[in-house]
Amino acid sequence: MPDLILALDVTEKKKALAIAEACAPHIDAIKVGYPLALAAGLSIAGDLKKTGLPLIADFKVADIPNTNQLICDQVFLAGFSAIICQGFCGMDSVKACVASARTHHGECYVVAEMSHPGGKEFFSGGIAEQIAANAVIAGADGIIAPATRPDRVAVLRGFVGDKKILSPGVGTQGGSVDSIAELVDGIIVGRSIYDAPDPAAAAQSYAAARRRQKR
Ligand code: 3DU
Repeated sequence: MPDLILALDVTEKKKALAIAEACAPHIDAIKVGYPLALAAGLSIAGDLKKTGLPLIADFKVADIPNTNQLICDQVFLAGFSAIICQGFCGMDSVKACVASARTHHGECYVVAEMSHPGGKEFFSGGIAEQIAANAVIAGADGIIAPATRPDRVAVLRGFVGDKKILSPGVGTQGGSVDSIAELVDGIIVGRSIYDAPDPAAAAQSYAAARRRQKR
């Protein structure tokens, strides 16, 4: 059964914390990206830690190795348990993020292919496959692959073996739990939970949907 990961892209700190607390019993991790981190500061990790859930920093880190390492160190020191980086900057840049993760006993995930329509423009033609293979060689914990394209996730699974695949794009972007759950280790859902009239009920129903799947 894949984890259910809430993408908490809410820019009001109070609202974000209320949603996190309400959804916590139904989810396995919280993903924080630039919208919330820029609005509330990195210290939001300390506040969200009260839920007891792992916190994934989705900063899609994409710089030279030294800068990547400096960024990731700050993320882990703030209390996050995982970092997401881009793979297109090359193996050395990914390795720097992995090294920081190891130093801080955290995890590192590499974006292999993005879920939006434009994600096909530059990640196609074998690039995503190469990024996924590099993520394995670099020692990353897994990749990010698109729930909007289960066929592509199945292909990328062939490149990462038992490494984890976390998959955004379920709900608002058009992906479904039914078509992706058996292929991945984590389903990332944002707007369809935090914009729902009752976020906790929405989280509960996504949790139940992925429970019906085998993986
Ligand atoms: O579309 P949603 O509201 O369910 O949010 C999806 C989240 O996953 C959001 O934080 C976005 O930045 C992130 N994400 C993708 O949607 C697609 C990717 O390829 C990588 C991350």
